[in-house]
Amino acid sequence: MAAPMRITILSRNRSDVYCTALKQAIACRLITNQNTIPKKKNKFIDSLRIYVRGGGGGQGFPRYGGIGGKGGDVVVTATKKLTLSDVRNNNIKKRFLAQNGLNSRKFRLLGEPGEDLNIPVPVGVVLRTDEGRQLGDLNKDGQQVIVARGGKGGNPENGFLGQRGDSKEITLDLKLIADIGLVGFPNAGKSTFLSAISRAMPKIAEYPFTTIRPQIGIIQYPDFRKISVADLPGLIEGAHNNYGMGHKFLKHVERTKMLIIIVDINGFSLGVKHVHRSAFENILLLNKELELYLPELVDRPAILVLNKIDTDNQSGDTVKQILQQVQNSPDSLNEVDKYMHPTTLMKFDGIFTISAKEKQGLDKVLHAVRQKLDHYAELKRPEIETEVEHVHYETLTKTLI
Ligand SMILES: Nc1nc2c(ncn2[C@@H]2O[C@H](COP(=O)(O)OP(=O)(O)O)[C@@H](O)[C@H]2O)c(=O)[nH]1
Ligand SMILES: [Mg+2]
Repeated sequence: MAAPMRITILSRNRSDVYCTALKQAIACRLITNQNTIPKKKNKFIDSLRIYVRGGGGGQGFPRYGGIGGKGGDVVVTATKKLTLSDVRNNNIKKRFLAQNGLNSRKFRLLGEPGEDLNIPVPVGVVLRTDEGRQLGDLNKDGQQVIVARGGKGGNPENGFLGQRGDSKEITLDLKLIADIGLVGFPNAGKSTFLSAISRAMPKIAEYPFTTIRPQIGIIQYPDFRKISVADLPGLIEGAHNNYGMGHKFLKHVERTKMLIIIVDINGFSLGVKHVHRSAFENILLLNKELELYLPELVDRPAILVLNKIDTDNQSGDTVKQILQQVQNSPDSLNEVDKYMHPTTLMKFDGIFTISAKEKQGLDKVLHAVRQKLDHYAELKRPEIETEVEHVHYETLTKTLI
């Protein structure tokens, strides 16, 4: 069925009106002939707001004490190989309604329950209500959460009146899961680095914001060990004040186990009108942006990568100076304006100098990344074991009582 047409009158001239109407009719036809929105089809999205409603409960049958069927629940299930765009394209209206329970009838006193509605979503989705209440954090394939319960069927307690199902708007917020998060200002060489170390093929260009969506690359080691790295684009000074893309992409950092902070040894400036920042200032500003976004990110294991060493002079003076400043901090903070000082300085597990473009120094970074990840995984293990023992002990005491 064709969608209702709205004709805008742009001009008083009759032939013009006719022309516009014709054009709109053609456009309308083209759109209604397709089931999906063509333009947005493959656009990457990492946030989607949907409406969910549990099914209503069926009516009871007071005369015979009949009970109405319970309404179906709306369930969200984490599913591999799915994107949020898929979720949207499968239900463009973004309304997810579970089935109602059936009424109690004379020959079927127990009304049948309504069917649950399952919404498959990508792994890594956090679900929130408009009031900010978290309903679930689905980071494993198959994990499920009920987001809207179906109403109870009519029964003696509710005067045999079926209850309405829960209904609400919820936001699905996708946070990528990668082992490593690549954090740096535009032009630092994140995309170049990612394509040099992994199989990803991100866009590389000479102007800021070349990457508008996070890219994930997989480093594959000779023994087939795989480590995933996410390039988190768009971070600029003042992102916490929503400059540039603000912290839009930083949420993807939350789930990474380790950070690689990458800076251009020549410093960076967003454009001619912006102040030029030295590499050391950039390191502090990145530290500060991370801290302002989420204070605990500053404690996350991190390594520092100084990129573009091929542009340094023969004796490597620029690199030497940056290394000195980093190693002598907090004393060296005196050289930098106070407003750039973070509250807590990040401690780097290693500092590396590379040229992503010339593929220099990459092996050392890759070796360190693996070693550090294993080291921190090893540190975490005893905690998990004691937790298990603790639970076991509690269950035991409960059984004994
Ligand atoms: N000379 C030099 N240029 C580099 C190096 N790494 C990246 N670039 C250049 O810096 C620019 C920005 O790189 P890109 O990877 O897109 O930066 P991103 O914005 O952080 O992703 C591009 O022109 C790259 O070719 C490097 O090691 N040496
Ligand atoms: Mg990039």
